[in-house]
Amino acid sequence: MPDLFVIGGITDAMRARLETAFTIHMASDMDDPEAWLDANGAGIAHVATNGHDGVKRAYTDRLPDLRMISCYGVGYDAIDTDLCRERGVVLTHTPNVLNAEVAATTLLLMLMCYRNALHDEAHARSGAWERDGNAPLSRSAEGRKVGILGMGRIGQEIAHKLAPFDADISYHSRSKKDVPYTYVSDLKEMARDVEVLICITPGGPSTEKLVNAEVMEALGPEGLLINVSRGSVVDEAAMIDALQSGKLGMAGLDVFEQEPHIPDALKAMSNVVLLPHVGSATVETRAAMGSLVVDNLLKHLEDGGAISPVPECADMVT
Ligand code: NAP
Ligand code: 8YV
Repeated sequence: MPDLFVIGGITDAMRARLETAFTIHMASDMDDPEAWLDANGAGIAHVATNGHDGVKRAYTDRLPDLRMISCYGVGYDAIDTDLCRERGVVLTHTPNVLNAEVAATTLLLMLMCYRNALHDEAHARSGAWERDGNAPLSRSAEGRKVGILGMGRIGQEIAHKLAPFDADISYHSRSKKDVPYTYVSDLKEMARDVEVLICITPGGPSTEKLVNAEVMEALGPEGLLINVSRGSVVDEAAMIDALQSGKLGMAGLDVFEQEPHIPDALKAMSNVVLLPHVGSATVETRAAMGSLVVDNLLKHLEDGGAISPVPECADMVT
């Protein structure tokens, strides 16, 4: 059977299907994966990885016959697409199957922030309600002006899920989309006009620190920043300053610059809700993502094609 080099983990369901077609080699089981690849890398055409680990250059350099990288996750900023094209390696990812989950996580963060859910839960659980009386009033999430940075697959699903909350939605991206929301060509201008700014662009150099001190100041002392994209999209140090000084009101964060590290300053703030990058992390959605990772690998084995190549590699497969 052909070999599959796996970076990161795979679920039991993925393993069961993959084992029917591949001999699996887990980098995580190896003392020295690079030394293992030096001895065994030639001939390996398939790699499975995820959006966090990507595939480091030390691995691709040791895989001269690499033909496909199947990534568990829609974001692929950790993988060098130029190198993939140069080397004739098809990169696939897992779009769409996680849209609803990531959008639900976004709504969860927005509701937790406005409705002060962490404080209220602690108030109930700790006995403070019985001892000290009612919890202070929170703020309503209804009818808010929401700006979405990145109106792609997930951005559109977030807008859809915001409808029952009567949100007034605008968005910013590099190009105007065919959607019934107000397009704003300037991010700072949009931030100035909204109460909530939701980041859901890809990561990587083109979006690095797009949400900078000026954008956060424009969002303002009553503003809520939600980041479910990549930590790199928001200037984390500037965000901490803005939250500490009151220039920015609140933040709901699923992603961070140096995951899994979260700065202590953020952990100490009560106007911040923190999640450990769990936007898509439900059993159901991760099963769908895993299925698509395997489908792509099996398709490539069967006829050299791919089901969900990244746009940069779309012309390389049928
Ligand atoms: P998508 O369909 O490709 O949408 C991306 C959107 O971002 C598009 O509207 C694009 O429009 C916009 N965009 C790209 N570069 C931009 C820039 N420099 N400035 C402004 N807008 C820009 O991607 P998706 O499937 O919605 O996923 C988006 C991202 O969400 C992923 O890449 C990943 O990083 C993140 N994500 C996070 C989680 C989580 O667990 N927290 C889960 C899934 C995905 P234009 O090209 O017109 O600019
Ligand atoms: C996953 C994600 O946490 O799809 C993405 O881009 O960020 C998440 O769904 C991750 O990619 C799984 O490794």
